Amino acid sequence: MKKKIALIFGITGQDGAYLSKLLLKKKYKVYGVKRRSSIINTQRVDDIYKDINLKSDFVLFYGDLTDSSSILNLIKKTQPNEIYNLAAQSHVQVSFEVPEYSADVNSLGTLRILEAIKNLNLEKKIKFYQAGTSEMFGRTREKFQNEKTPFYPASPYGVSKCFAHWITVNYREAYNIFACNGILFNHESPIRGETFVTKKIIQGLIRIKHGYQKKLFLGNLYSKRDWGHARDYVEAMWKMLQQKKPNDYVIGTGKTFTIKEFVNKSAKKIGLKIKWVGKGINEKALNIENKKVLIECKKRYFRPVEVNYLKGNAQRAKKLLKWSPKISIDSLIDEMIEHELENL
Ligand code: NAP
Ligand code: G4F
Repeated sequence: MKKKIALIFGITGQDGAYLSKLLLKKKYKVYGVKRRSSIINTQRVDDIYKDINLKSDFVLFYGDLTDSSSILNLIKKTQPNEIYNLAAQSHVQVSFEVPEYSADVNSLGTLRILEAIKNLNLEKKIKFYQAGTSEMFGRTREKFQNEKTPFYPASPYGVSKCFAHWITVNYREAYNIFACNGILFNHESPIRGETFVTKKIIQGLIRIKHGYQKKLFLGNLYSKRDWGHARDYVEAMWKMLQQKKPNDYVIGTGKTFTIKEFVNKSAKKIGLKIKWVGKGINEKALNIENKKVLIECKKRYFRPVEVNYLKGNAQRAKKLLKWSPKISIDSLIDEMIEHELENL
C-alpha cells in the first residue's frame, strides 16, 4: 500500500518533533520544513534524521513561512496528503517586541499555505491542520473555554493566531478545503523551549539544587494555565485530519494551576523546601534550609497585558475524536525533571 505523505511546517519545534515520531510510527512518509539558521538546530529530531543521501521516510527541506515561493514549491514537490502548519513565532512575550514579524509568520504564513493549496488545485487532495491556541481566548471571563467561546486575544501573538484561525475557516467554506483548527491549550514536555515558564522553572530549580545556578527570576506568579503533555496533543492533531468532515476542536485537560502552584509542585519533587514571603513584585521564595532567596520576581518578565485564566473544555474532541489526555500534570513534571537530570 502507498504510504501517506505528511508535510510539516515547524518540524524543528516541540510539536513538530512529537508529531513526526507519531506519523513515522503510523508508517507515513514525513517531509519537514526547517528554516536556515547559522547553527544547526535540528536537535529535537536528530534521533530520527538520517543523512540526506540515504533513503529515509523522514526528509527535511529548507523553507520559510515568510517566503511564498518556498511554500508553493515544497507543496508541489512533495504532493502531501496532509499538511500540518505548526510553524510560528510562538512566544507571547516576544510577540510584543516583534509584533509585525509575528503577524507575518503566524497570520500571513497560514494564508500563504492555503493560497498555495488553492493555486496548485490541490483542494481535494490535501487535508490541512492549523495550530491554533487558547491564547485566542485571551482575556475571556468564561470559566471553561470551548469552541463557542468568543475570542478576546491579549497579545500580538494571540491576535495573529485569530487571523490564522479565521482564514482557515474561510478557505474551508469558500474552497471546500479539508481544513481544521486545533485550539490547543498549553502543552509542555522535556523538549519544551527554555524560555517557556514550565521548562524555565524545572531547569532553574534543578540547577539551583545542584549548585549550577543561584536564583530563578520569574514574572507573574498568579496567572493560571491548563497544562497538558505535547505527546497527547499531537495525537489529537492527527485525529482531526482522519475524520469524515473538517471541524475545529479545543484540546485541553480541564484543569488549571497558577505558576506558583507549578513552582511548588516542581520544588517538592526536586527536593527543595521553599517558603514564600513578601507581596507583588517583592514576593520571593526562600530555601527553608539555609534561608537563601531562590526565586525573585522581575518586572521584565511581566507582560504589557496578561492572560489571567485559561481552562479548556475538550468535550467535542472527546465525543468526536475519542480523544482525552492521558498524561497528568504530575507525570509531565516527573518526565521533565528526569530529562533535566540526565542533561545536567
Ligand atoms: P515551537 O517549539 O516554538 O516551534 C515553532 C516552530 O516554528 C519551530 O520549528 C520554528 O523553527 C518554526 N518557525 C518559526 N518561524 C518560522 C518561519 N518564519 N518559517 C518557518 N518555520 C518557522 O512551538 P511549539 O510549542 O512546537 O508549537 C507548535 C505550534 O503550536 C505553534 O504554531 C504554536 O504557536 C502553536 N501552539 C503551541 C502551544 C503550546 O503550548 N506549545 C499551544 C497552542 C498552540 P526554529 O526551530 O527554526 O525556530
Ligand atoms: O510559558 P509561557 O510563556 O506560555 P504562554 O504565554 O501561556 O504561551 C504558550 O501557550 C500558548 C497556549 O495557551 C501557546 F499558544 C504559546 O505559543 C505558548 O506555547 O507563560 C505562561 C504564563 C504566563 O502567564 C506568563 O506571564 O507564565 C507567566 N510567567 C511568569 N513568569 C512567565 C514567567 N512566562 C515566561 N515565559 N517566563 C517567565 O519568567
